[in-house]
Amino acid sequence: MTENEPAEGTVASIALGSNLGDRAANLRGAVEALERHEAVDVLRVSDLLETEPMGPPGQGPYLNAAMIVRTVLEPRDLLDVCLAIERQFGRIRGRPTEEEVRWGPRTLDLDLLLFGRRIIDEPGLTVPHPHLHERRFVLEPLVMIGPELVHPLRNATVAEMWSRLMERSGAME
Ligand code: A4P
Ligand code: MG
Repeated sequence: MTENEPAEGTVASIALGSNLGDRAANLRGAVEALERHEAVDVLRVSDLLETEPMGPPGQGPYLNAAMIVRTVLEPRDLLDVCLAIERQFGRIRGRPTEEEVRWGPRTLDLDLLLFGRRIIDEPGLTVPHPHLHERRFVLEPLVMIGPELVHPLRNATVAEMWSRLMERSGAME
């Protein structure tokens, strides 16, 4: 935590993923860009984890991470900040290149996972992130830094969602 951390604001969590280019540099660059934002304080950042790609075959492994921030921004504005950072790292939204298909490879993907206990379901913004509880590559880094965070629709903590996911996939591990 920095000295400048505003006492007010909401604690939010963000998932980071990359499987193209210099993956670690992309993730670190995204963290640095959020650290530089005056309305966002980065509280915790997970390790960068190498994960098996989910989606079409033939794509390389991802590096995934999670971060916890405190922000005075509204959720929509925090999402816009994230989308601007994605664009800065070369992702062109809405005009997929042949390399970039749904669930396909990307230079940088930032997803807003939780925003305090807010529940949002509007065009272009769903919070909590609809796949948060079922994705290993999201929960594994998030549980490292925010096991106590609460999913307001599932009434479960991140630690609980993680252990349920591990129980369900236990036979495959
Ligand atoms: N949007 C709505 N809610 C949110 C939110 N909570 N956070 C909207 C972020 N964006 C949100 O996002 C499209 C639009 O979703 C945004 O413009 C925003 O307005 P997107 O990321 O381009 O698309 P998507 O629907 O999330 O599908 P995408 O990105 O193709 O798939 P996913 O679900 O993001 O998965 N395997 C591993 N191991 N690790 C990964 O990180 N990632 C993906 C992408 C596939 N396989 C992976 C990984
Ligand atoms: Mg996404």
